[in-house]
Amino acid sequence: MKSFINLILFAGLTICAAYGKDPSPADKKATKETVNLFRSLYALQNKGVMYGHQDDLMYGSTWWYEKDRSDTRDFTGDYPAVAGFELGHLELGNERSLDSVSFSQIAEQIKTHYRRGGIITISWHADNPLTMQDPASKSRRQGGTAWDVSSREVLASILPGGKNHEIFNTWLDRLATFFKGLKDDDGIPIPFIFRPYHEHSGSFFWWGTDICTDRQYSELWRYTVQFLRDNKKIHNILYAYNTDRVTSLEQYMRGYPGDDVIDMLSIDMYDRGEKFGGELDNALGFVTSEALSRKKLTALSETGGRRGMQDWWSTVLLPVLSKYPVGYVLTWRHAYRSRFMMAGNQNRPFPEDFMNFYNSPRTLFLKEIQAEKVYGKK
Ligand code: BMA
Repeated sequence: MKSFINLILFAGLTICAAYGKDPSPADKKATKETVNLFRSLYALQNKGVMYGHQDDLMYGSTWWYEKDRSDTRDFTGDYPAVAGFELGHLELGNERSLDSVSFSQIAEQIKTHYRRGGIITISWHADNPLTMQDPASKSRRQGGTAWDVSSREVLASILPGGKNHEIFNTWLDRLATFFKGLKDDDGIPIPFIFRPYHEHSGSFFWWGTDICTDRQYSELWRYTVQFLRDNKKIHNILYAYNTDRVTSLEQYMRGYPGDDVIDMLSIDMYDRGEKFGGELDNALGFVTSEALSRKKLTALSETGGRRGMQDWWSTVLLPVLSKYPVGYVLTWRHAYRSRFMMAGNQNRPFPEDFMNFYNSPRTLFLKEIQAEKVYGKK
């Protein structure tokens, strides 16, 4: 009998140990589909880099919301693997985002992309909860917006004990309501990557590095995750930590809120000149190795080509990405411009060289991801 009990105990421990070894979301209560997504993304990092595009399913520079349309698909015949969405102004209770996209349409497209087997990432350019209350801020450029960096008191004012704490809770509550509505036809919560308070290393958002302390930044993150995960019991989110360009791991990790709340180590870097390739190489080197040592996901979550360079995708971006296990690379939105505002021919959403990027065996678009069944669906 005793040896039988020992055997059972041993088997149990072995199963636990094996389970513990698998990379898993920080949220111990993450839904099955979210755990599947995390593990699929972790494994896919060794297979290739997924292409992502912000607002791809919502509009292009020459069109505004047409069913099933996508600039990426118009150009290559396939959708991006990762579809990016933006929630700025959801916190205000508005119907449309700061980019004039309706939130109900965003929810609809998230569901559609999920149904197709694609991956969803969400950013949040939240207004400045302190300065937006001052009517005078409206007369300043970017006054009251995410880009309003005129006060260093913002984080102190929204964290517990601050005078705007309740307002901020209302904002998070609106996010939570939206997130809870993201369900598939069977009522199963749709997993997604959430990347709030992005580009911390820069100082151009109210959560930027010179606008708050690293400790406050980390507290803001931890408070947000606790609110959504523990209070609101939302368990279908993978959380992405993010900075703008950095030159060292130490700089990258300033304000890092902890492995118990973060799932992905991501970085944003746009090409501003010839040094970009080397700088990106350096940054992706330490970001991806740190992520793997912590069993976290990775992404170049925003990038953009060098002005005037025709072969940027194949000669600058792809060679660097190919050196590291980068989960996805996302390029930003093709902002809609009404016809009277347009200069030149905007009908070609990508340069010809984008096809070299698309055709590379290293890059993954939606069709390749569909075959992976990242959510574990049959
Ligand atoms: C920025 C710009 C803005 C936009 C914001 C949120 O980088 O594209 O025009 O409002 O992202 O999508």
